[in-house]
Amino acid sequence: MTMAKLEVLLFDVDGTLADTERDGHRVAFNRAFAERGLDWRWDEGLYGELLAVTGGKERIRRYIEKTHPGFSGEGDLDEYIAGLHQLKTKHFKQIMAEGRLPLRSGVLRLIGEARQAGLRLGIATTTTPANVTALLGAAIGEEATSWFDVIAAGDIVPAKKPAPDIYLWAMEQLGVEPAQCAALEDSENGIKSVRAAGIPTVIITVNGYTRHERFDGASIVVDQLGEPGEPCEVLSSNRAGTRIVDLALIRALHEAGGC
Ligand code: XBP
Ligand code: MG
Repeated sequence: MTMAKLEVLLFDVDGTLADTERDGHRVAFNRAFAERGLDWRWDEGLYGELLAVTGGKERIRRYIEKTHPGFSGEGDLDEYIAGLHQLKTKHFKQIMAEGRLPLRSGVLRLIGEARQAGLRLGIATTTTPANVTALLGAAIGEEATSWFDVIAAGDIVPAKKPAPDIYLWAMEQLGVEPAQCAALEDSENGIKSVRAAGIPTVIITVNGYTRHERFDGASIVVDQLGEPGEPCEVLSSNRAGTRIVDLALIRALHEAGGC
């Protein structure tokens, strides 16, 4: 069977474009809790456990259910969580504006290669749309948002990753089939979403929180995309000699049926 031509790269955001979870989202949640007068504090270890739940509002709810089961938030808990999460988004945007969270190694290079080659780019993320704009604006520049033909983010689909919905929504907007796409992800929830959406080619760049997760169906698992002179480490057994994840490699993986 010949594989459909690769037309689109779909990027996850958190953990994939930048290491936003530990020093971005986690800090923003803690600042929102403090601003509300709550003594909740998510340290790095606890946050790693909470990452099993995708979506900030969903994560807060899970924490309340497990750690403060009687907490009702002065009335309507849904409203309380929504308000707290709005504060968290405000803090996340502030942290991004401070500009201390750079893109991961190789991300800007690969985006440039794909644009040069005429591929289309999309984003498929669980995070709030404003966070995506804030990250792209701070780490690249305002123009970067326009490089993406679709930004599928947050509550635009009710079922967040690992459900396939966000990838299905992005592909529908682009008018492409899964076989025309490759996705870049950093987590087990992310790859489950990609694979359930039928996308054959998945590049995984792990981070501290996801390094020991399972990546069944990954085309390749690396520690970073890498740069010339700053090679990636290949963590899966296939393609062991790879030094950099570039468009040529992604095309080769795609033509091989994703693996
Ligand atoms: C990212 C997430 C998000 C962020 C928080 O998952 O789970 O929930 O941690 O974002 P993925 P919000 O990288 O798989 O898309 O607080 O804006 O929901
Ligand atoms: Mg991610």
